Amino acid sequence: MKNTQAFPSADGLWTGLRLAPGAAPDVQLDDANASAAIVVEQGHIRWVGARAALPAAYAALPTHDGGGALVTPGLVDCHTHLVYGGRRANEFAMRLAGASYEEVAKAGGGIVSTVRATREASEDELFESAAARLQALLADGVCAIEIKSGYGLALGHERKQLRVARRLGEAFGVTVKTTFLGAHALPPEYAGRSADYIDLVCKEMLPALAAEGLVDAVDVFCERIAFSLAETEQVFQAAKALGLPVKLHAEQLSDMDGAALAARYGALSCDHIEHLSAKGIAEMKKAGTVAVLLPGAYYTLRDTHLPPIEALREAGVPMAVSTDHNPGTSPALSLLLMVNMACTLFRLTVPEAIAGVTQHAARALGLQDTHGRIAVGLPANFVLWKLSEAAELAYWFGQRPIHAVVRQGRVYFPSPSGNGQGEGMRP
Ligand code: DI6
Ligand code: FE
Repeated sequence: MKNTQAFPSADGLWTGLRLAPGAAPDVQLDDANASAAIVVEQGHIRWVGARAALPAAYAALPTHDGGGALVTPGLVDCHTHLVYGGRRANEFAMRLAGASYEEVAKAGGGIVSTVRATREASEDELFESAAARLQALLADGVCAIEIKSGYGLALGHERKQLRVARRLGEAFGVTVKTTFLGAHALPPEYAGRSADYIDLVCKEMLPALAAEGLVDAVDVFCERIAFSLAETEQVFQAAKALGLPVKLHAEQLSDMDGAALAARYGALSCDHIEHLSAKGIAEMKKAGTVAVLLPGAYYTLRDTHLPPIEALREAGVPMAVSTDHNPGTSPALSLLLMVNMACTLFRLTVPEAIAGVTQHAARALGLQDTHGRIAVGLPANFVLWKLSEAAELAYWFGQRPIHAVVRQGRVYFPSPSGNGQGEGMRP
């Protein structure tokens, strides 16, 4: 266990800050470049605004000098498969030689090969490998993260993954939302018996794991190479019976009409959505479902079918951006790089991409009341960037221009050796 108590408290008065556009929606600054201040008390934001307007009562508090840093809310990575055994660089090579994702899966690679490695790994081994990856994401300013199961595909192994996800949250002082993705792939022992496996997911795995408090939401991989629309609905019904919110891996490789179904179940988000239809967009808009864009998977698969960004924008569907970190299709360990890719590959504007990893990502996890913005009463999660302007968040790639991260009311600085891996951060 890491001891987050060893990191200094963020309580006190933060000065020498410049608020990035949209970072603190309740604050009106006369001059967008005005020096700003944030007051943190007991790990929560007590006040935020222009330094010149700081109430006298806070002026004598111990001060943290931000040195003129640009400030954003803590980033939220709203779609990851962070806990798994092994790696799949071999498939990367196969794909480079011309094999498609579907061909790799049919040749016994793909998700099922990670299932094998995950089942073989102990809980502690899974914790250690995921912890190293988590630290890379945290070094990018991530303050909340979603972690899915889906590489166990049997009760005990799915439990192992979800328990590791919870432990990571405690050990690193980071908000973790767990998602049960038992319907990710058909485990080999159920080959040809998809209906039986979905029964197991709905009647045994999900109720047991939910009763143990391990499930915050339920997801399905609805795709030709995974589960059908009817099977997806069965899982959604099971989730609904337990009062759990749903989300969906929807229309990644083909239009399965999954997004419209998910929206009818009030889904928090529909993710991937390269092949999303006009009907899907309309249903998502009606339900307030977030569109989660995953440029890392698009890039890794050398996909060329763009998600319908302009139509989503026109419809006013909130767009989030995430790493989709997984060993097969998106071995990405930088949410900031995804911001860059969302702009370059998907043509998001910089403000859209930043909202995509803050307020809209928070909403995709049902965390809109506590994360994704800097506001009075919220837990103190914000990032101090060594940047002149917000556009630089999307412009640079391959570096982590962070001065400090305030996460759950504690202060973290990049370590001098700063490669973002290993410890990554020092007190
Ligand atoms: N879609 C994805 O992007 C990942 N899972 C999914 O349903 C890929 C998972 C993998 O290839 O291991
Ligand atoms: Fe995924």
